[in-house]
Amino acid sequence: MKLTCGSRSLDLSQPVVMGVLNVTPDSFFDGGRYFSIDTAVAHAQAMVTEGAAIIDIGGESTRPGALPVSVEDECQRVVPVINALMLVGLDAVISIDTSKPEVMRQAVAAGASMINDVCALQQPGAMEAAAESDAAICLMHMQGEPQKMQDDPRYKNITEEIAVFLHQRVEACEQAGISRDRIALDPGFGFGKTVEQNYTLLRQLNVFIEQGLPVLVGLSRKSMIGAVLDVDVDQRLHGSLAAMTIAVMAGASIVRTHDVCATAEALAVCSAVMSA
Ligand code: 7PM
Repeated sequence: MKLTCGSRSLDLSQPVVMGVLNVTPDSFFDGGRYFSIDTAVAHAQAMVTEGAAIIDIGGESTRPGALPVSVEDECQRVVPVINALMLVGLDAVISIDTSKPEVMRQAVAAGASMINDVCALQQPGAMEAAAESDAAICLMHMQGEPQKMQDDPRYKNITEEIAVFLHQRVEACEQAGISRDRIALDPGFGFGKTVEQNYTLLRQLNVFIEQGLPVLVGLSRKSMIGAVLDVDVDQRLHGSLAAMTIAVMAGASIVRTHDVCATAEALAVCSAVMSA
């Protein structure tokens, strides 16, 4: 399996790690001073050294209850960091975590070759912006909007509903001129799902794998791990690795994580088992 990311072809014959680079003011990032750009570049380089094949840059917090960010603010956060990563010749695919068409355009122009959209290109103009680029697209499922999505998520059959949704988004992409070799699917763990619903999805991940496209999972430090272990976000690594291992054994190709070194080691063991 391969994913076309601009001029690159990302080899997914073995699972790969996507490292999270937050450039929101609530992280270490203070909004575009040299100090924080340097810090962001150093963090990205460290993640690549630890084994990340993709660096996912996000300038808008998607956490439940988070407030929206303006296009200008989001671009001012992410574009200088992408420019700096290109300048140092980062040996990884740069992914832009956004739902806004203008941020997609500017990020791709700066060097991003993957668009990670938690809204699956449903915002007005997003499909067109993605189609005009040659970037890979991650289509993620979310029920509701970040502000209210965890209030009372309901499904008749969660796995089937999400599989149908993702299938429809793939068809919309193909109609817009985005070929299948550029598309990855993500069930969106934690985005409008209860703990139990998240575990159902993980258990039934094979349903998404069977769609024949690369599957990306974001399980790192999520509340579904915290709920089982009753621990805070900074104590969820081991539980997250267990969940990611299960996802990869079911066929997931891309694992989004805050903890690249530990995740890359766990995936190396998964790969060894799967190729035995
Ligand atoms: C608070 C709650 C802060 C949740 C951050 C988050 C995913 C993603 C995120 C995912 C894809 C996090 C999330 N999660 N993109 N962006 N898939 N494709 O844990 O699961 O980082 S934000």
